[in-house]
Amino acid sequence: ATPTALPRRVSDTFDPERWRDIPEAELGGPAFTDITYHRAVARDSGAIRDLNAVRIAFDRPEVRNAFRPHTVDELFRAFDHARLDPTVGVIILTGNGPAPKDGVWAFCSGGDQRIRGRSGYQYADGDTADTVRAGGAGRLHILEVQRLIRTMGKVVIAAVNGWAAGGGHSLHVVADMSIASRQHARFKQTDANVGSFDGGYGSAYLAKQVGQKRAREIFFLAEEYSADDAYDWGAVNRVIDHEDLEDEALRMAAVIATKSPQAIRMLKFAFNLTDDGLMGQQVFAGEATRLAYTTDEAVEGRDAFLEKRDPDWSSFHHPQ
Ligand code: S0N
Repeated sequence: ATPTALPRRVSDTFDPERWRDIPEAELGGPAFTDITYHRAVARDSGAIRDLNAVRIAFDRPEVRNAFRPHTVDELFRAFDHARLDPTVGVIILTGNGPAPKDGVWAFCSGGDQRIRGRSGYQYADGDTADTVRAGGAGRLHILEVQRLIRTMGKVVIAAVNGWAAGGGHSLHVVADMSIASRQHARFKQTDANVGSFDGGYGSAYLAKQVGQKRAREIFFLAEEYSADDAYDWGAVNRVIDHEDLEDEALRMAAVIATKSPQAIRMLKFAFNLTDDGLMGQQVFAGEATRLAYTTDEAVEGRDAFLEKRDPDWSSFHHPQ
């Protein structure tokens, strides 16, 4: 059942009228603790109707929305839930805020440095790098989330509402489109400050967006840059007044809802193809195969096998 009650206001820019909670039963697992996950809705005089977008938000503003391994597990579950829902076409990724302590906004500041492999740091909820679930701290499974964003046939919009640093910077890079808060978005690629390096999409794909010299500067100097800089360099699609950021993300989602889902999916995979090598070709070709399965010609091939006869291709021709 679709909950009609207004959700809790999870962020200062979150308009409860425009979202609904997603019931725990639908999530197929425990409630989220480190992220929030909502479905966009239209509420018309008491009636509620799902729209095509979901909102996934980091919910650890006290650490600039850094992700610990558990956060990454939740992020993957939410993205995969959105991937599997055929009525979802757009995923808006953002961060809740501002931080209660100092009022600073963050999109995401990357990996929680208190819980990196071999640190032994005692984490607030009892986790340490040695005790988090096997493999959690020792592997960078945020890269699995990056690949999921990349290979899902839906549009991921990063709504950068504050700091995008380290692995948070990389998540915005890998998103299909980014919009940035004019007043609060701040970008800083800190990986090299902390002995970390995203050698995949975070760096090489960034270079495709902003050029080699600029990408190297962003990583080698790790200096802060603004939303306007990011726009000038081609790293974000548009710069939006802070209070309108989520409205703009929803507006973009509404425009995408007017487009052919199959065309959007094929276009995304086409854009990815050359940068993703054979994996990109596999994803694109998988979609082509899925479409081909719907033709009479492919049905004839399948039926012939099942009926233990030779296929009859006589009514199918070689397109020019
Ligand atoms: C984002 C920055 C630039 C904001 O600066 P500002 O506004 O001056 O805030 P601070 O005073 O620095 O921070 C406020 C409070 O938030 C805590 N905090 C901020 N970021 C993190 C973080 N990433 N991890 C843990 N805590 C964080 C501060 O400590 C402070 O706390 P209090 O109030 O208690 O003092 C600035 O904060 C900044 O530079 N942050 C660090 C950015 C960074 O280097 N991120 C990591 C980069 N690398 C990656 O993301 C790779 C992935 C990764 O590390 C990883 C992930 C999962 C598993 C393993 C790994 C691994 O690498 O091993």
